Parts: sequence; C-alpha cells; structure tokens
Amino acid sequence: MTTIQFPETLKWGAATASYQIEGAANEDGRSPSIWDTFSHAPGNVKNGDHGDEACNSYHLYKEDVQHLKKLGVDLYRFSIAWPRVMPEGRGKLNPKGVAYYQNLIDELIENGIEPMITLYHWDLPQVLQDKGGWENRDTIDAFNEYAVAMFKEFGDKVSKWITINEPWCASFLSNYLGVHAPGKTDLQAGVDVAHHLMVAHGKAVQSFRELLPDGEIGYAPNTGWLEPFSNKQEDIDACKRGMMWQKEWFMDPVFKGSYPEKLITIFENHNAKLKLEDGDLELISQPIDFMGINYYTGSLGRYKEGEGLFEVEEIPLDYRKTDIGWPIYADGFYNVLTDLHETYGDVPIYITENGACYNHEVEDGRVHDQERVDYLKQHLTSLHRAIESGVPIKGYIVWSLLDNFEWAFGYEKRFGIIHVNYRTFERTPKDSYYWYRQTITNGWFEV
Ligand code: JJW
Repeated sequence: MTTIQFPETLKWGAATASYQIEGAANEDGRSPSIWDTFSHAPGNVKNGDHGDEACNSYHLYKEDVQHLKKLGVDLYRFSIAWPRVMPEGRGKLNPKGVAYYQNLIDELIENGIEPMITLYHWDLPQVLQDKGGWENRDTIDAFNEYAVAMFKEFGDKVSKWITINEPWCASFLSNYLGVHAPGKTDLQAGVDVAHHLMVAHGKAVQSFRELLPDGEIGYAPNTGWLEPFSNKQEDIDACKRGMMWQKEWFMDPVFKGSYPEKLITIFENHNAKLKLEDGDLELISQPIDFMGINYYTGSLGRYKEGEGLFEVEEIPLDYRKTDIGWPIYADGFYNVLTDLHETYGDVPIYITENGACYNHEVEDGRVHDQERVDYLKQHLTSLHRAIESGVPIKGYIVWSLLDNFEWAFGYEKRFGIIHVNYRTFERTPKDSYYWYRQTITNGWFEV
C-alpha cells in the first residue's frame, strides 16, 4: 500500500452549472438562453432532452447544500444563469433571479462552504444571440455589465470568481464543430467568438479590480493531453498543433499577451482571420489570481496528412474509456499540469473540473460506482505527483456534485457523485461520494 497524502492547505470542492441543474426554466422571470433554444430544436440533443426541469435545484438547493455539507467540501463551484438575473441581456436586474443566488450563497456560508461563482457557463441570453451573440463585439460590453452587477450584488460575500468556463467549448465546439449551442459550423465564427470571449474575460477582470480589490478572479479553460505516438518529429509537432488549439490559444493571450502565430496561420489557411482591435491584448493579458483547469481525457496523437485542421489523428490504443467514450488517461493530467507550470510559471491553479461519466443506477439504495472511484484515485494520484513536482495547485473540484444535463448527450450521461432520479428528483449519494468524503476527511487515500 502506498499513501497519497495531500497538503493540508489544498481546498476540496464540487461543481455544477446553472443550465445543467437548475430547471425552473420558465419561472420567476428567467428568459431563454441559447441552450433553451438549441435543446428544444430537434436533433441537437440526445433523446430530445432539455434543461426545463433538470435536477430541479432551483427548488431543491437547500437539500443540495446539505449534501455538500455532509461531503465536507471547502468549496462549491456553481454558475449564475445570466438570463435569470438579467433577462434582457443587459440593463435591468430581475429581483427574483438575484434572490435565488443570494439565498444559495447565504445557505452555503451558513453551512461553512465557500462559494466559487462562474459567471459564464454557456447560457447566453437568447436576446443577445438574436443580435449576433458572441460574434458581435457588443456582447463583450453586455457581459461586463452583467459581471459588474454580479460583483456588486454578491462581492461582499463571495471572493472567488471565474469569468468564462471552457472557452474552447463555448467557441469552437459551439460555432465551428456545431456540437453545442448555438450550433454553427463556421470556423470564422469560432475564431471571432473565441477572441470575444477572451476580451470579455479581460474586461470583467478589469472591472473586478476596481470593485473587489481583495477578491480572486480567474477563468477555467479545458484541455486534454496528446502524447506523441512516437519520438518522430512529425508526431511531436502534430501533437503540439493539436494541443495548441485548446491550450496555447486560450492561455498565451492571458499569460504572454499574444496569440500563437502558428495557429493564426493555420486558421488563415482555412480562410478564418483573427480580428484584433487596439487594446484587446492588453485587456486579455491583465494579471489574474488563478487559472482553473478542467481535465477529463487524453490520448496518443500521430501525424496524419489532411486529418482535421491540425493533421493529427488521435489514437486511444486500448485505454479504457468512460461511459461517454472518452479514454482514461491520468498520466495526461500530470503532463498537462507540469507543462503549464513550465510554460506559464507560478500561476496558482485550481482544478475546476475533473470527473468521470459512468451510468450506474440505484440498487437497494446504493450506487456502486467503483469505476468512478478508480478514475478519481488515478487522477488524484496524478495531481499529487504534480504537487510534489512544485506545481502550485490550490484546490481540486470534482465534476460533478449531481448527475445532470450533460449538454448534447442529455441526461443519458451521468457525471455525478450523487445519483439523480429525473422523474422524482430524488438524490442518492454514490459510493464515490462516500469515498470522496473519506478522502477529504483524511487528506489522504491509499492505493
Ligand atoms: C463534446 C468533441 C467532434 C462539461 C466534445 C468535446 C468532438 C464533432 C463536460 N465540462 O458538463 C463535449 N465537457 O459543464 C463543463 N467538457 O466533442 C461542464 N468538454 O466533437 C461539463 C468536449 C466536450 C466536453 C464536455
């Protein structure tokens, strides 16, 4: 037996996002988001699922907070639904929407849990999409207005903030690959949205410094890991190009004040231009307090002529896959974290998401999700190795507290450490919940 021991200062958490758990889509003055539109249009989401009811956390938040309390986490990462608090996209606040988050925050604090707020977890107000959404630079100002309002409403009680969740998903996956809302397949739209999201991030950070100088703010990019199939230079280069799309494209502008030239050229070769305006890079590269990292999967990468934008094919070999089909690659997690540290220096890191999809059901009141426990053990071992290697890891936040609406996969794919019955909304903690609770209590586990 080997003991994997974590520093006492490491913060433990669990995460969710508004559209995935809240439901109450048409209650108390919430307006539709692009995900309401997208999920209600046939063919976009598995089984025609949508977030109208989701986990009903809008009404069951007190029960959810009790599950967090028993779990013993330091942090709860949740997101605010922009169309719930600002139904017109900008301007007037909706008092009932604001009250929901005020109540949730109070409930968390009373129970000894620190809130960590994500401002944008993909539910853009549809009224803004109707004017071009993130392709339109006006949305940058709208986001700043919304962010400032939230800093003013909740900044006295909440010190940890995340601007944008997974900008790669919100831009390229949503506007070039067409998988997520608004479902476009246009590389230029992907490049424009990616850039505008980052400018919006920078603008919100600037506002944050004025309003909440003592708080902490960051963003939460997602990245996998591609390990070169061989030591051939063509495989090494292919993996670098593939990684650049998620990693350097969204991190160089923040930490180096520039976009990777290689990628600008590749986009240009596909008729998509990066449109920079004066001051954009200065805004994006303002110092932030931490970087959030969302990590789930990785594989081997090999050069293949003409394969995708970056001429790299992914080879999962015989790695086991989770129930969503993503290869389990825990070494990639260690590789990403040490690589980020080498590339960008001592920026504090929170793992803002890591977790696994397994679709176990309830049997006699229990959910035996040993596979999820194994996944968490493997990835927490990688995290421990990264900490031992000097990567400044501040916290680990599991995705997700609850089974929930997994975007284009709908309710079929379960990531929770708590099972949700979508008919009754009953919550049943899984074996992984109890394992995580024990690990948090101990500060260590054995492998
Ligand atoms: C799909 C890539 C080819 C969420 C996808 C890539 C290939 C056409 C999980 N993170 O629910 C989905 N998640 O809300 C945020 N992260 O397709 C939180 N990334 O398409 C979780 C990535 C993802 C994806 C899903």
